[in-house]
Amino acid sequence: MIRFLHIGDVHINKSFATKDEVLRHKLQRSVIKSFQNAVHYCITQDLDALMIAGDLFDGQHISLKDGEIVRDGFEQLNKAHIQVFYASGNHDYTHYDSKIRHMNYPENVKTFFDDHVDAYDLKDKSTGQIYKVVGCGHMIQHETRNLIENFPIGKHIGLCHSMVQSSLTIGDEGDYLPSTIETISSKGYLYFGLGHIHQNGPIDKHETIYYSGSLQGLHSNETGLKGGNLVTINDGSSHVQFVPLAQVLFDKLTVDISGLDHMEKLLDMLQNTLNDYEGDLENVSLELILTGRTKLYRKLSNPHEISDLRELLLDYHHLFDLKIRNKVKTHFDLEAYEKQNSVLGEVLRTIDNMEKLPSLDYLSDEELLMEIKDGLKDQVMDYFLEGYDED
Ligand SMILES: [Mn+2]
Repeated sequence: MIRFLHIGDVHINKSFATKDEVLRHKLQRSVIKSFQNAVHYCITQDLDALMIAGDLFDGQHISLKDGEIVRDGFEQLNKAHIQVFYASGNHDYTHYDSKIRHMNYPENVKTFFDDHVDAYDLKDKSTGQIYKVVGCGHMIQHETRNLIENFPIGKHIGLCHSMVQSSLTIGDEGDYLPSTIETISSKGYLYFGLGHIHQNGPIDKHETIYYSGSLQGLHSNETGLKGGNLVTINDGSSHVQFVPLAQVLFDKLTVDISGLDHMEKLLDMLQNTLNDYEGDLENVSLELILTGRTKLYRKLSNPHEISDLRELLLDYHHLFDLKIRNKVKTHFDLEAYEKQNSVLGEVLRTIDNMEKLPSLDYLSDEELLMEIKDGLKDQVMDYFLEGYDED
C-alpha cells in the first residue's frame, strides 16, 4: 500500500497586493506555514511521498530565506525517508539557468523540470512493488503544448501542472500546458495529480484525475477549506481523501442590516455575528458584506465610519484580517420615486436607460451595468431626499 500527499499552487514568495505592510508580511508567513503544515502532515502520517504539482513558488526571484524554507522542509522529509516529486508550473517554470532548477535539493527530491516526459520509481515499502511516477515540467512561462499527450500508457501515477477544462474551471485560467480529460484518461493511470486550478476535486467520472487546489487561499475570492489530497493506492486502485492544511482561511459573510437605524445597533449586530462565528477567527481572513435597505446609508457611505467599525470589532475579536464591504441601499422606496413626475423621477428613469445614451453604448456587461445603476440611483435618492423621512 502506497500513501502520498498531492499538493500544488503553494505560491511561496507571492507579493500580495495590499498596501498594508503588516498584513502582507502576515500573509506571506501564512503561506510558508501552510507549506510546513504539509511537510509536518507527511511526517506524522508516515507517508511514502509528497507530490507537488507546480507553482510551489510564485515567481522566479527566490530569496535566500524562501529557498532555505523549502530546502529545510525537503530535508525533514528526507530524514523521515519520504520521497518528494516536484513538477514545475507556469509560475515556477524551470528554464536552463533558473534558480529553482539549480537549488541544492536533498537526494529524496525527484524533479520534473524538463518539457519532456520523465519517470521515477516509487517503491511500496510493505510489498516491494514498484510504481512509476510520470511527469513533466514547464521550461518557459507560457507552455502552450499538450505535453501530456506524450505520457506513456500504464498503471502509473501522473504529475503535471496543466490547464484542463472541467467543472472546476472558474474563469479564463489561460492555455498553460493545456490538456483534456480525454487525453489524461486515455493513459489509464491509477492517479493523476494536477496543478494550476486553485479548486480541489476530481475532474473525471472515474475520480482518478484530481486537482489539489491551492494549498491555501491566496485571495479573498479563494474561500473555504484548502489543502491537499491524501492518496492511498492498494491492489491497483486508488482512494482519495481531502486534507485541510491551509494556515489561514478566507471567508465571506453577508449581513443583512435592513431596518437598522443606529450605528450602535449595527455594532452590536456585527459583534454577535463574530461571537457566533464557528471557527478559529485568529486564522480567518473575513469579509463582512453589509446589505439591505437602511437609514444608515449616508453614514456608511463615509469610509471613516467603516474603518471605525472595523477597528472597534478588532478590539474585541482577534481575527487574522477583517474587511467590511458596504453594499447597503437607501431606505427610500425606489419604485415609488421612479414613477413620480418630478426631477428625481426623471433622473432615476434616465439612469435606468443609461446604456441607450449614445456615449455610453459600450457598456454591455449586464452585471456591471446593474451595479452602476443601483449605486447611482441610491446616491441620487440620498442627494434629493436627505433629511426627508418617509415615515
Ligand atoms: Mn499555474
